[in-house]
Amino acid sequence: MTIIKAKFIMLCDENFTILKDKAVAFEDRILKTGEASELIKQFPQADFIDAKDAIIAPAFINPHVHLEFSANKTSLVYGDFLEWLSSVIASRSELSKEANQALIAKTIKEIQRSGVGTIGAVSSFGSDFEPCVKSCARIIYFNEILGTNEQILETNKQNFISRFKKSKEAQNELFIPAISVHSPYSTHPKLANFALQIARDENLIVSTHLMESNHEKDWLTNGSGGFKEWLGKFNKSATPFYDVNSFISLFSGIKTLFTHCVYLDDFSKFEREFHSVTHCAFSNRLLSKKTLNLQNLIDEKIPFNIGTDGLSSNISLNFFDELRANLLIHSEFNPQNLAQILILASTSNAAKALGLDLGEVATGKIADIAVYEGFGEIKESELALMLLLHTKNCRNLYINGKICEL
Ligand code: MCF
Ligand code: FE
Repeated sequence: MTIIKAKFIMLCDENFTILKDKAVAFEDRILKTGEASELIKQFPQADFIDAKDAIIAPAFINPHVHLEFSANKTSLVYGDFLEWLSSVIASRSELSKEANQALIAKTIKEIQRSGVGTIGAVSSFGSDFEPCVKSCARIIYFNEILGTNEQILETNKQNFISRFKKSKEAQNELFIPAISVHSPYSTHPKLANFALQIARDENLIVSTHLMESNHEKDWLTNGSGGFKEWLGKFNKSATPFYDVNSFISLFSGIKTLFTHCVYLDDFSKFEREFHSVTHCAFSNRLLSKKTLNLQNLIDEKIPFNIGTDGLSSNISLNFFDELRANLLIHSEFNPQNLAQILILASTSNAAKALGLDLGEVATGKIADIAVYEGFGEIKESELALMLLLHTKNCRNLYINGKICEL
């Protein structure tokens, strides 16, 4: 059991409450917040840490990373989604070879150092399995399914099933198997429905990419544009498997994170209790020619969270770098307000999207907690923004109440 006292504790409740000069007591779950002296009296067996000027917050959740692409720096082409995709096809086997277990383990640590407790790892090949299982991070392991070729659907299914089974066998509190249906342009309905039936039967979280590029929009709305030519290389008579709404409907009643959605204008098919948008600002700048309209999501009450995507479309998996990119591009927001919105999106709101009982400093929640270097005296209303502007890494990270070696 641990008690930590700090200058500020960001609860990450709906009102963005900040406690000043208080403490939090926790074991695997949070026991209580309050005056340090009272908590010490109530829990005399606890280790007491006076973290002085520090800031305590729920650990961040980065729900969308492609760890297997962690070796990329300059191999992929940016600026147009289909040029990027062609470069991925050309380089993916080399890149995945270079992203060996040691590199992926190191990458996970780097992510954690930026205050991230839970990582949504989208796994294309399964080569990130060992480092994910071995890490002290909480991992949602999204086994990816994709494929458009009718002739090899069975092979794709078997490949997915063997990766999925392996992940089920390794399931524990910190390693949670899940499913990724790659995208509407890349995943045959027979594969999507097959995987989504498993998600329904086993109550799994699902992730998918949706409406990321102008090409995807043209393809899903008119069966035209860049994808017609691109997919025509493999199948001359290719037509879209879905329109946007029929694709979204596949995920009815399933907790699903729809990544990107930059070209989606109509969210009427979204089920607010199950569906959320994962926003990857840096990735969108490199691949999508457009960024997400966050204000529209807020107005429409569509839940959203913040992901980095992989190093396949980012320069850094440090979560603060991604949050700062968000601060810069969503310039229509007041910065203090936006900082709070982004922190809530990355803690309590992301936890809800993933069905995890954490993301808030509140009695009974799982104790995934980050401790950051503080600034001394500072107004509570400035704290969120200053944290995002000035922080690169956390001082300490607790997962399930245990400190992580970073
Ligand atoms: O999110 C970005 C861009 N959109 C789609 N896919 C990926 C991203 N980063 C990596 N990917 C992977 C994806 O998981 O690239 C492959 C898939 O395995 C593209 S489809 C052959
Ligand atoms: Fe992605």
